Amino acid sequence: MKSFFDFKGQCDENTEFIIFGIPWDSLSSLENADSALTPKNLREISYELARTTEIGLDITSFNACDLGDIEIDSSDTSKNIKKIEEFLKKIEYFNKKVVLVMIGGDHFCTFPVVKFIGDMVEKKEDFGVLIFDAHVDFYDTWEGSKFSHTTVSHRLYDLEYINNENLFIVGTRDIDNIELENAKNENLRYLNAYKIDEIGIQQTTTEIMQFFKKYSKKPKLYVSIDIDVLDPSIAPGTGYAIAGGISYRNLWKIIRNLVKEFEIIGFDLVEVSPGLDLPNKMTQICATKLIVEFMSFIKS
Ligand SMILES: [Mn+2]
Repeated sequence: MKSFFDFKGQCDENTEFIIFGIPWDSLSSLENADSALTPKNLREISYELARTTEIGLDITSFNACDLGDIEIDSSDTSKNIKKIEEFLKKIEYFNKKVVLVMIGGDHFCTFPVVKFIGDMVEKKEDFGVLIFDAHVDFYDTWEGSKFSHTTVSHRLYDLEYINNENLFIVGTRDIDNIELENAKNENLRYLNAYKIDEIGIQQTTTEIMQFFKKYSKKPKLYVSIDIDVLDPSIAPGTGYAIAGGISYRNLWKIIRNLVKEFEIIGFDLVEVSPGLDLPNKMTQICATKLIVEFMSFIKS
């Protein structure tokens, strides 16, 4: 299998980014969401793209490695969670400077990764999770199960160190009644997409910074990007394409601004469905670019 941007398959002591895929989409609420194909597809697409980022960094000079995909057994959730945990535990050169980069998969893939990273952070008041998503994913159960991409924020909330002080969801615009009620009860914090439009990108960045910087000058931040945070006019290849999303450029700007203020300890890109993409693969190209641009901001 090709590696992301031809990065080497093994880490060493200089590694700054560890990329890996979780080809797991069976906890999606949609039948045709084939996001398990995305890690492989984005690697292939990365070969067709330019080797510099927008701000002019040479991607081939990045100290990154691509460890490939975690082997997933779609029928067994707890086994998969365990496999993901074991995979992450085994990473040999995992040091404090390394940034984990996960390519999903549906949004549930975020849960085991955040849990792994969060468990490792010594001072929990330094830790934060920022999610870009059209949804809050805040059902407590979905069709009788605790484990679904629609419950992922609730499962994160179940972790003792995640709460309304360190989990923030940005770009929301498709929240169901039950979720709204749950969100009120738990005082879940989120910023709707229309408000981003009203207050502008600078103020949005400021609000995110103020939210996470209450207890720490430079919080350790995990960022999860559900591709559906973007407007479907630029990212149609996803299960729930909801109008009114933010633009690629605005997301790019927000992330670029944020990176300077936080220590990014990991990020992910989830919910891209290749089978729902256009023939020119625009959503998958967009996702590939987002990942590598995000890496370039951390480097620069
Ligand atoms: Mn979503």
